[in-house]
Amino acid sequence: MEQTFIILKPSTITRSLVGDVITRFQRKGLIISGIKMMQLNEEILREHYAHLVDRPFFPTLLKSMMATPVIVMVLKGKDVVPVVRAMVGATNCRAAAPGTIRGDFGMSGQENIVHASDSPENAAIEIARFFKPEEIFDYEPLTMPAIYAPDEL
Ligand code: IDP
Ligand code: MG
Repeated sequence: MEQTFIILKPSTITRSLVGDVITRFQRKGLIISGIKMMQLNEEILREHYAHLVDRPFFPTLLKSMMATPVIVMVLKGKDVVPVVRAMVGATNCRAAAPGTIRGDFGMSGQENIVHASDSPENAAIEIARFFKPEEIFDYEPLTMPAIYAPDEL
């Protein structure tokens, strides 16, 4: 089953929204395969946001992502990458649809609550960047037969 990579950004920690965001993923039926708190630094952020380093807002984004520790997660589920991107919503919280995490919890383009991988290929790269193999747990919760039909597992 597929995996995706999530960051609960410093805005989420600062605004005490950690529980609300994690609850949404759990209620959806996604499995938490890994979770930890860490302090991001410039080196890892320059890798993670390599596609944005030349943008004018990058220095502000760096500062924002290092403002507090973050919580990083690996979530597991069928088609989990597009499922989670749909749950997260558009990059700018003001444009994100109501019902999405960004649409319900934020008002900013930068302070937009979560990062979520945008493809299975990038999910694999990001998981390897932020987690050691032994920090990811491949277990099957007893709820699985209630979340998926047999032919979906
Ligand atoms: P995504 O998080 O929806 O995948 P990306 O384009 O990959 O969006 O951008 C990564 C992060 O950079 C965004 O989540 C947001 O925090 C920040 N960001 C993107 N575009 C802007 C902008 O125009 N101004 C300020 N911050 C931005
Ligand atoms: Mg992105």
